[in-house]
Amino acid sequence: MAQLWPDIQAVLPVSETEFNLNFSEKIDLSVVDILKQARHQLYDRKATQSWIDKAQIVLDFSWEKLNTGTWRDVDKEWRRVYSYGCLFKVTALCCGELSQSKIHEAVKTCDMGLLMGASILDDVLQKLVRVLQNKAKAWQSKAKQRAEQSEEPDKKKIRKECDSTPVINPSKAVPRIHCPSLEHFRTEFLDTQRPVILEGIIDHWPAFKEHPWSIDYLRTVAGCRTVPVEVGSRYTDEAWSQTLITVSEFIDRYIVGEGSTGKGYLAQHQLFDQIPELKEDIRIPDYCCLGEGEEDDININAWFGPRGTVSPLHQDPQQNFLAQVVGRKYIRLYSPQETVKLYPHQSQLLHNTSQVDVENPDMSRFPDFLKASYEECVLQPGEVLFIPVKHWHYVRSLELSFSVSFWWS
Ligand SMILES: O=C(O)CCC(=O)C(=O)O
Repeated sequence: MAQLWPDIQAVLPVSETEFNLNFSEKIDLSVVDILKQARHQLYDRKATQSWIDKAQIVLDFSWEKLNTGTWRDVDKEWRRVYSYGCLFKVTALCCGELSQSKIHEAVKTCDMGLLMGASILDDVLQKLVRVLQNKAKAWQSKAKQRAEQSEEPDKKKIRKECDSTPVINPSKAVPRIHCPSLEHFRTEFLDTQRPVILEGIIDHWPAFKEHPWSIDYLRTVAGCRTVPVEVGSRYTDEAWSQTLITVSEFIDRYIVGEGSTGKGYLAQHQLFDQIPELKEDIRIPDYCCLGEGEEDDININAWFGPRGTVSPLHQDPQQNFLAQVVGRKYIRLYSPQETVKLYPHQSQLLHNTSQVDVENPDMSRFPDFLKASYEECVLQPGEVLFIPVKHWHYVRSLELSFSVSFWWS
């Protein structure tokens, strides 16, 4: 494999003296000292193993700090230390003889830094991961060519079945409108807090045109990237958990093939920051300008999962545009006025989530649930559902699905 070092070097400070390592007094001097030794080794490039070991000591030490107490109380300085640990490990891995497993470990280390650390040296981890991904892609396409030449049949087939599609009662159907003006949307839906499906407003996204989103496309742009995924039928289940795996592993385990369980959800708010190529395929809907917040305050979330994935009935504190890119979703909406009939959980953590299983309610425990009025729809690719702030929503994927939601205020 060709040397990677010139590309790595290009995104680093040019010399050891220009590589600043400044921390507040919250960081133990012994840790700063190890970081400085690793920095020296980075520019010396001789003792690779000791350089990796130093990076690992920093990573293990700062990992403890990141996992003590609640996330919000973790000091940003420790997140910076963690990112430097990742940077030194990645550079040490990529110096000298390369192998596919080293590249994969380096990409994973960058991702851990992007997920758990804080931005350092002008987003150097983001730049490094791009360099590494290009290398990994070149490798993958060679492997693909080899597989095609040996005419290996692709055993993995996407399961095409569709979950039972509910028949929408016309009297409860969410209204639809084609490309309304900003003023019309504001007066008819935003001011009155009425849900509506907006048609024709995202057709121009590259996610439909230049780079149609598909399993293959996701594998190409993000296959080797490590991301957090939810495992389990729904987040209210006891057996539900979160784990970190690569996008390709997620696809193999939960989306395609015979052995896939269909009980995983790549539902997260960091995906588009972590993988900017995907963010370039979408656009913030113009209607968000009707909010009072800045564009930077809009939270963009990814929802990628197999058919049958369920988001239990819950409410969120912001206005939401839920944009459907791949597959269809059944969605049920209840206004905040119906809250008492929806039996929210008592606990602080789940007080925004209903205890009721919407499509299979236990009427002995939740007798008023059927009295709550609601609206419903099947959201199709290319459509955007406006979910007003605090509106309760229940979502079930009818087939493999990729949606993007924009939370705005
Ligand atoms: O699509 C889903 O599964 C859930 C979407 C959602 O809850 C949201 O956008 O707030």
